[in-house]
Amino acid sequence: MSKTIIVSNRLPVKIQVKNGETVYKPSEGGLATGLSSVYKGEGNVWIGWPGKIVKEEKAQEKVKADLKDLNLYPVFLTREEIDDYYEGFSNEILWPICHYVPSYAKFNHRYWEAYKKVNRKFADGVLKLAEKGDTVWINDYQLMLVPFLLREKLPDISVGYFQHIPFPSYEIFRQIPWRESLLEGILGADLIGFHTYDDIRHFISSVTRIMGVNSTANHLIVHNRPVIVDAFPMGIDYEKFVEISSLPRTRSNIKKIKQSAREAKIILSIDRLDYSKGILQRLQAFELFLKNHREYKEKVSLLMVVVPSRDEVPQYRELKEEIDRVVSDINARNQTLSWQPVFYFYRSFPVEMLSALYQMADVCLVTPKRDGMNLVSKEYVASRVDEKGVLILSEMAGASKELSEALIINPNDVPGLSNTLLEALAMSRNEQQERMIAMRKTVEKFNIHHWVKLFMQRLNEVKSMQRSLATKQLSTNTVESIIKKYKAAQKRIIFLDYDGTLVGFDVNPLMARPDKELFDLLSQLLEDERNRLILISGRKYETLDEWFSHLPLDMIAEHGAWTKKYEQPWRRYHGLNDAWKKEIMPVMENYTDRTPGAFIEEKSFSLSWHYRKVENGLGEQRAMELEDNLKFFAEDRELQILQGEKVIEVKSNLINKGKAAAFWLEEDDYDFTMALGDDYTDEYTFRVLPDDAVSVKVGNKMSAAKYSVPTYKDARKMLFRLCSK
Ligand code: GDG
Repeated sequence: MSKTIIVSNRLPVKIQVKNGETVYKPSEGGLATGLSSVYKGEGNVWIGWPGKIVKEEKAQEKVKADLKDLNLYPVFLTREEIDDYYEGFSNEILWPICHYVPSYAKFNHRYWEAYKKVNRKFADGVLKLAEKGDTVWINDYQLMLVPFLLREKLPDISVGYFQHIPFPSYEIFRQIPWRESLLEGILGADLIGFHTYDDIRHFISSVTRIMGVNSTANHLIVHNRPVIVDAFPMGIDYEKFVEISSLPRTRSNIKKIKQSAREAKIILSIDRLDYSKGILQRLQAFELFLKNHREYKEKVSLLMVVVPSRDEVPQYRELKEEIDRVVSDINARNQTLSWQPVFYFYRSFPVEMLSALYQMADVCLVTPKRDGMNLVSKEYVASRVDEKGVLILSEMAGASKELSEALIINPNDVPGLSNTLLEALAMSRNEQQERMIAMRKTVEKFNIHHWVKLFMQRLNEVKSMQRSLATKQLSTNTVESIIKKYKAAQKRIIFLDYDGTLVGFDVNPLMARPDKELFDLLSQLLEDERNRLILISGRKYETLDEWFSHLPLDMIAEHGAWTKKYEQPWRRYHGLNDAWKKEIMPVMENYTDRTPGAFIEEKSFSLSWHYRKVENGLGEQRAMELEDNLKFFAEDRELQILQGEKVIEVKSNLINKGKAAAFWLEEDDYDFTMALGDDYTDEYTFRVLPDDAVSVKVGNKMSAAKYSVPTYKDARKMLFRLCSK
């Protein structure tokens, strides 16, 4: 039976020593709860650091044995490894880079060495347990290299990678000296998940620019393996927060808070100590609010919980000192004998206190400058069983994409934030309820269990898509049986697309000329009199004529607008007109003038706008715009817009390669039919072939073809084998 292995930096457990006894306390975090349905399943396991440095081998064995009962498997790390891989590379390089503070990044080579070493340790841990057919789900940025390390050893394994923090724009990510290795690491996964669409966009732009990987929307092709990048906004354990909201301990905490707050309203903020959380801006906004709205003096307090975190890292220590200073300044300047403006707690609380705070807060103020998701905002919503309270949420948090009924703010706009505080405190009960009900529905539906289910489902889907593509890959056996069929046949017809099928792509289409090997191949095929060979292409007939007219073959050019049988002249398809070109040409010219590197190719009955020489990204964007513009013309002129490999082509929809191929097929009876093609214009050909035909897609994309080969080189190889004596 196949199993699922979860991997993360930390195991969902705390190890404590009480009276000389080691106790294992399960962690209460949302991720642990969500994934418990997975790792607690029979045979499944969670691999990670147990959170404690255990030096001696005997002690390690004991921890290992104890954790086994909880389906946990420890990876032991040394003090040095924690310092350099976790505090160093993860928190002093990846964290600031991913949170858009590159000036904080310390590109220390020693950190990189440790990161590689520890990622290898984690991968070895997985490899000890994993077998063919298993699924591995790797969580977060500390383990970017693990997917690749697993893929190297177990090529067929299912690997998912989810990153909980943002993926930054290419401009920021490319600053990391080891960017290629990191991306290569992640690309070892079959499914790559982030919280939001923006993260996907940034990741894809980094891999296409830095690694030269091809992408179509969110599908990547990595060494012929299709990989999907998708958004999975993480949720919380909604039901748990609803339950905790009415526990006796929670209720008694609520009472205590009520007593100390008296009549004052409460603005609540809860974060880990981190410069990405916008804690200082929040304090500034609160003080500005007090200054501008004296009427709120003694009527509102900011209750700020900051959970200690990473305080060994210098920037965190400095931030902590700055917060201490600003809070005491605000209090010193504003407090009265009976009122304290800011209650500041630098520690963590039990969940029953957290729930009480959420329930007592008139406003929850969440102001990160950058946050992957932000669960605090969702926990506030889930805890408000009374449907009251106002959430102020930074647009820089992933959660803002889902919780659109919150008051959305830009955390850098301090005056704007102060105004929003006023709006929140003055909001009517009805409006609060309307917004809260809508947000509660979202948080309830997109909960942590839903998130886990979606991710696992999608990983399965990707895997089965890969499998169905793999079953099409021409195996040695299939090639043998094709050769047998070929040899036995007396009358064969073979359709060959040109670009991408017989030759590779070139930045300049006219440079993709046939080479000697290709001519040798065609000559060998043509030597056999039982073969009828048809080149079937979207290219201009003049080009095909120049390159191939000396060979005894037939040609279909411009998707069927022009056809030529051997020893006959080129013929034009009747019924086509090109009057529409006058209208489309100026539109394309306009885009060419605005886009350095773009050029137009004019054929008799089609116009193509090429962007293969345009700056990566800009070309795709302009092509989308152009297509949008052209749709309007195309509709009532019987035109078709084709998206090819870095080209947009407009042509009559009366012709396509399939219709052209059908003429040839009707002319005679053949006992062997074959077609090779790489892009979706060739799909028309594949569809008109008889059932027993051999159809081969070049490249690893979904296709109507029966078989596939990875590249044009493999296509040539296969054709050579057909000709071999
Ligand atoms: C990373 C990403 C992404 C806080 N104080 C106490 C306490 N907490 C709990 C909260 C919440 C969690 O800590 C904080 O989660 P966030 O999502 O807000 O932030 P990060 O820790 O930075 O998490 C983030 C997340 O990963 C998940 O993918 O959302 O963007 O940065 O659950 O409740 N818990 C207890 N006492 C406290 O005092 N018990």
